[in-house]
Amino acid sequence: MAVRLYWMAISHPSQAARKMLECKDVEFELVDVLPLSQRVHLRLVGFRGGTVPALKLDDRRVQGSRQIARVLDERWPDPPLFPRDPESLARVQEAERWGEEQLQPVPRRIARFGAAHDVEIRRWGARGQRLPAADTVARLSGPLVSLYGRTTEADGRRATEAAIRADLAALPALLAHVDAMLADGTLALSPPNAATLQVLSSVRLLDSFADLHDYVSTHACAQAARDVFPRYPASLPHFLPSEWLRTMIVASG
Ligand SMILES: N[C@@H](CCC(=O)N[C@@H](CS)C(=O)NCC(=O)O)C(=O)O
Repeated sequence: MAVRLYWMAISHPSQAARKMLECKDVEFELVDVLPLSQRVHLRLVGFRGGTVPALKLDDRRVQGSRQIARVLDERWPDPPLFPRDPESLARVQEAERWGEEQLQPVPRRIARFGAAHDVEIRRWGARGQRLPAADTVARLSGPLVSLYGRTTEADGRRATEAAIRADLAALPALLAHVDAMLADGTLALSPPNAATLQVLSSVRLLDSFADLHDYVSTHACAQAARDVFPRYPASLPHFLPSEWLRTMIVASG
């Protein structure tokens, strides 16, 4: 059986999908997709959409972290990514849906906003990928990055200043919700369920923004995210204006 995961290390749903495969103890091959190349790369290898994570399982092609969780559970039922009793299952599915639609877009949008507006973030990204001529790539890639920033996310927003300010104001409530789902056991940790991986991969990426770390790390979910994803290869330099960050602190009460 051939299992191949197309992923980007910085992509939080990609990290979630990788962890799902590891939890299943399945042998798989990782294929690195270069950031900003995914819309082309994935179509060249037969996927319909242009987003990572993307999974090839024999002849089957599956895209999207939630779809991947379902296909993996179907093929390798143990350990399950979804609980079997109906009440817990409904809670985990709802948490997973919330995680994908409401939380997952936030770090991606903030990162895209930073990359579109700050050459230092693009330089950081290009160096992280060990690209040749990283400085030139950083200078010239602004328009392509902006194109990705115009993507409408599942919550209906794009990477605009207004959306980023709204994300920062919403962050305290989002993280409080994650803490509550950890406390009531919806986000199980041993083993992690599909909602745990969906939600904590986003928390882990948020925690790796220099601008957000001090705030995110005060939440219980930040430590849980570090435990589940100990090696997250991102550490985004400061780029958010401090005045915007104050909105987040004020909203946290
Ligand atoms: N909700 C999808 C989102 C996938 C997604 O947007 N992935 C990003 C990287 S984190 C991507 O590849 N974006 C490319 C694009 O927007 O065209 C999932 O959970 O798999």
